[in-house]
Amino acid sequence: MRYIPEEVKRKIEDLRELIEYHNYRYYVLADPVITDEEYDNLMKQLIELEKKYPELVTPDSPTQRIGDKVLEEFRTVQHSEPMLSLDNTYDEDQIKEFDDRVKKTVELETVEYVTELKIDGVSVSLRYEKGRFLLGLTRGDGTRGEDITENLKRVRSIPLRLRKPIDIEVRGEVYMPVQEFERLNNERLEQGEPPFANPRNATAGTIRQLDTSVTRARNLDSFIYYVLYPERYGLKTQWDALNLLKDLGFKVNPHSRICKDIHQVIEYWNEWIKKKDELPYWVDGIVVKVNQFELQRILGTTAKAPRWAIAFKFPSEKVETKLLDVTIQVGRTGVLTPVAELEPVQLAGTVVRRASLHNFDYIVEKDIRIGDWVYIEKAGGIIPQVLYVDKSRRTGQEKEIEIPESCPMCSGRVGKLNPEDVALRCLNPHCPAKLKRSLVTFAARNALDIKGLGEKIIEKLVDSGLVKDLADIFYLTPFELTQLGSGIGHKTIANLLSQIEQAKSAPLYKIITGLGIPMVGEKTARTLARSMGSIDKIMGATLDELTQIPGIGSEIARSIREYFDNEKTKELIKKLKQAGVKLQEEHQQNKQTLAGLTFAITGVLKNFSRNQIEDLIHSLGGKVSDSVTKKTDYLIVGENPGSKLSKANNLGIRIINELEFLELIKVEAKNHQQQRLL
Ligand code: 1X8
Repeated sequence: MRYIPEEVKRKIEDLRELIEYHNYRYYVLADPVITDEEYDNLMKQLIELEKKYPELVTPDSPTQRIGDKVLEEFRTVQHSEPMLSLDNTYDEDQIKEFDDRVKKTVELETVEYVTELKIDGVSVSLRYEKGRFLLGLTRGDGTRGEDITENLKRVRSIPLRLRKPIDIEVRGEVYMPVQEFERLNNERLEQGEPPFANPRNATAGTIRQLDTSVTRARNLDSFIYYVLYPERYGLKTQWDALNLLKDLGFKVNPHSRICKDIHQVIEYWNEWIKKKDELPYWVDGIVVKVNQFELQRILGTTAKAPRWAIAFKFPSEKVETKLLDVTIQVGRTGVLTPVAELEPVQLAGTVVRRASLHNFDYIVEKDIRIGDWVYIEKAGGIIPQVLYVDKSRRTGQEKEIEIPESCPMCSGRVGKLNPEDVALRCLNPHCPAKLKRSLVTFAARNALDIKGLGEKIIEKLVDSGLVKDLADIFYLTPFELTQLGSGIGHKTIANLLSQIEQAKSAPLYKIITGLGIPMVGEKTARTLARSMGSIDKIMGATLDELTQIPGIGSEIARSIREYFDNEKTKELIKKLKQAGVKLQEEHQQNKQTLAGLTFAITGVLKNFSRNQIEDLIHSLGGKVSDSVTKKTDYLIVGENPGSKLSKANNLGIRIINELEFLELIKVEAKNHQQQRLL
């Protein structure tokens, strides 16, 4: 270990304490005492110091909440105590029966309960040692959970350090706030992905992502409500436990209450049936817990659930109404979504006129017809959806819903991108419904990277009729742009035009990415650009020639052919050429130092993103494969390597780290030079 001055160590520690404190103020108390800039500034200082002294980085440093990792799998870990679920009750009689059972077992006239809100999220268990966050697990099968520590570090209200240096294990709920849930679902609908049915599914889908940047971007939150082995901390009641959790710095739900008897429990339940929609998160009932731990101990648990606690669910809000018609919306990705036009009906405080029918498979599966009486429900309280048909009310006059054979916007062909896809899409890449979206794709960072061309301007350009296809942006004049009106100044216009000018000489793969050819993302675009070298070559390639390119299967090849066979595409390419857009690869200058060598990569690299290192290998003539096989020459290993490592070991494949890879490039380069000299 090299010498590091004490004051540096102290400075780093101080920054960590300070940042976690402000994190707590912001995310737990919702009462920040510094500005975002001040916070960012502290973080920047810490990042700088940790960059200089990487050996001082600890897993509980606040910087660990932001750096992203891609894990290969979640290991499973045994729970220290089984993670149980709760039995459910749905009405007053059932909750009174629960109370009777409890009173009988503990031989008391009345029992005191703590009532808490039941959060629609995912239960997690958190382990701390000496106050530091060590391990976070899902429920899993109740006995073993999945290690989702890295994702939980990206939930900002989960403390990385407690306010006392104790060993403790706690449990609680991780959830997605309503606002975030709506934002995410809107985004998914726009991208033609099925929306999450409720915040719990959305949360579960988020914390089980192997790429931690997904969790970081989704603003999950938490409430902690359970302490394991409470006697170790001198706790006598659940109420004490909630207070300890608060003192330790956890986010604890503020709406819990002590109820002297079951009547007060029922009062609490009725209060929250009325108030639940005012909360910024979704709750589906209350949890009723015997307050005294001594009584909990007497009651014990069954194999599946404690006998001292129960969920008391809120009544669900469904209503019946008549399905008048079905209309079709064409989304910006071309997804055709059937929408139920309903006889207006009151539901959970609003009048509902339209509801989602999800997709055409759903209509077939549920046998939904026009004229049917249907049940609707607000999914997660937000988007109403048609649940099922009341077939007992059918008269025989109902009409079947036709599955569209062409796009209602452009009459283009419709179909599924692949058989597993539920969404029916308009397959015409030039469908006007998609233009705004296509322009966003075209201008995106991984495509032409035209920074001034954001959604707002695109909106105006299309609505004003100035831009009717992708190529039109290269023909925009300063005068036309000034006509767009409010908010677009001369400087902005000059910037935008210079960005557009630069985009004309973007690398070929970026242009291909930007075209938005179905099934051709950035990776495939790189492959195409590398192997074909120009748009003209790709346009002229047969299906056979395309499928011969490694990484391009028959489906992708067909999609490419279909795209370029479209008359509109031919016009578009011509127009792009006339505008001076460079539609071919820059001449390859790199030495082919890695020709004939195949690499595989596992784990997280320090100096390269996956794309970067793959590009580098490709540009030097090497190949990258997604898995380790006998043909693999080298496995490049980063942090947290996955199963590829043991496979490579078994096959006796050479294993190198990043530095050795860099060394290898140099050595290979020299070999080549010598060979050429000989
Ligand atoms: C599940 C939940 C519990 C609580 C809140 N929300 C939940 N989803 C709570 O106790 N406050 S307890 C629980 C369980 O034990 N399965």
